Amino acid sequence: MRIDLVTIFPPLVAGAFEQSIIKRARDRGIVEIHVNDLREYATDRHRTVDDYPYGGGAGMVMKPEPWFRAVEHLREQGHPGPCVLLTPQGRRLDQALVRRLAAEDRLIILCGRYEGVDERVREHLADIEVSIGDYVLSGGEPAAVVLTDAVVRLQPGALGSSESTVEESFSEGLLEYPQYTRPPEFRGWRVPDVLLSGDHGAVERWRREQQQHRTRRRRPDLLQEQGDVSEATS
Ligand code: 6GU
Repeated sequence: MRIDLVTIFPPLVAGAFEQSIIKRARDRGIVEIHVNDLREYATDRHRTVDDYPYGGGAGMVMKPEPWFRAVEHLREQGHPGPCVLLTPQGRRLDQALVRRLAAEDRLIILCGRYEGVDERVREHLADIEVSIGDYVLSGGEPAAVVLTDAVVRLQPGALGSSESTVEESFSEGLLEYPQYTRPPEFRGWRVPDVLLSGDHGAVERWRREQQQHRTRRRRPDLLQEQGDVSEATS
């Protein structure tokens, strides 16, 4: 898979792709990540990427021309893939959407700034608008890091076998069970006896119960969605 990001702050995202699982996936050739500077596609000497809003009002609006030039340039290099605009007005990211995007051969990810992007970019350039949650970021860059991480870890071979289990649990629509390591007692807080019992069946049952209990208490909406899915497929 190839992912191209377009941003006015390349260093803000580039560092995140040089560590840990994403770095390893890049080194293994599982994913190719390119961070593109929007200013390189500006059309004037001052490399202007924003301008005053028509109709007045506070803040600046990102001009359309650099975005179109950047995406058209990237598309000329082949492998068309969806163009994702990151904006708080987008569809909220969840694991189902991550899976869909992870199945593409190529993604182009545009990092908008919070004040706004010219509407023609949304309407005629972006294939999908995505938000990572109901809160305000100054720009799409942190969201691009989140999206890229979630997509890369689903690429075949990106995860070691020990890293892949968490995904499975979330994909089943449940939160993870509580995890413990040594020591068996820390400041008077003991590891649950069942985990020390050596009874694998009992451990399995306990973990399953914990997952369900936790999900019901903390994220009842996930159980709801699970119901929706099974209703939709039955
Ligand atoms: Cl994608 N952009 C901005 N600016 N804020 C956000 C967001 C994106 N997702 C959640 N908040």
